[in-house]
Amino acid sequence: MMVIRRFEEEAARNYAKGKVGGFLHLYIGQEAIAVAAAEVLEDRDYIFQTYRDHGIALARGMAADVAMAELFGKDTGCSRGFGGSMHLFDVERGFLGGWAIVGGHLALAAGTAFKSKYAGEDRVTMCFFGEGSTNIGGFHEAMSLAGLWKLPVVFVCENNQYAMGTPLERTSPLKDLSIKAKGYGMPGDRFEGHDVAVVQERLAKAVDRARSGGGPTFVEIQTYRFRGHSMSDPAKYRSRTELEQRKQQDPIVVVRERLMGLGIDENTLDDIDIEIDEETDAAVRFADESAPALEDVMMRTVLAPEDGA
Ligand SMILES: Cc1ncc(C[n+]2csc(CCOP(=O)(O)OP(=O)(O)O)c2C)c(N)n1
Repeated sequence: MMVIRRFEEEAARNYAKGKVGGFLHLYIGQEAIAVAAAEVLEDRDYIFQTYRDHGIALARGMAADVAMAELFGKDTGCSRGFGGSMHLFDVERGFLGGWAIVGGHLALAAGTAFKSKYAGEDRVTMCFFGEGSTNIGGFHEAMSLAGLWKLPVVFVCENNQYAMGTPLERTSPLKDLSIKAKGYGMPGDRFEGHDVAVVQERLAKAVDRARSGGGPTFVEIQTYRFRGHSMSDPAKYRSRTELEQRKQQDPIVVVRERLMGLGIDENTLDDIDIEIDEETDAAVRFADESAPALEDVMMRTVLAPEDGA
């Protein structure tokens, strides 16, 4: 979780320096969810995420320097510098993006889950999205089909309370989004996302259900992003008091206290933090020193050849 936190802080700093192009959506405050998810999934499973994708990519094992290089638009990035922050991708680790169209990737997740079931593969798909996605057509189509065909997929709604600047109560007649699961013939679950152990235990149940042929689950995790929607959002739609209250439940503080309660001494945790600081600084240096995305790679991979071959 500290790897993600420090990565995001450095990403923000380098965005301000003009080193990261395009948009940048930070995961600060939601780290426990990605880490718990990575813990309960097997290497062969598939993962989809929105544009707020650095946390799960790192939790899944993408190296921080490769991820940072992608943000910097460098050839050494996971998408060779052509995806950027919103389009991290790592086929070897089953991380199938990084998607910017709200709700669109739920259909892709239903697709991989269908493939796994059809081919008789023991693979679960986990699909993350924000609460804003639950009002979009793609959500309905994917949930409906997944419920009907009992696909091995876990839909994880990271309800961080705001879709850009809009609070949930202005977009949804329901406060408890997990109720929606019923309409698609699947079980729903709902819980707080600041304690990594709790998230791990509850996500494990949904993953087990999918893996054992029990079909999909819709999970709503209550969370909070400590930064704005993206770097261009000063987040004036919420009060300082609200933010400070939420920070009382900072998932990193919670896990630190839990570890100390288990008898791990503070110096050990501080040493880990120092190690992570060094790794993150090295990731920034690597990204800085790498060559920019290459034109010939773009011509071969982004654009179709003129003759249509
Ligand atoms: C189909 C579509 N409509 C609108 C947008 C613009 N947009 C980008 S993020 C966002 C809010 C999404 O909020 P939520 O789903 O709650 O996710 P969060 O950013 O909070 O993680 C919107 C409306 C988009 N990317 N795609």
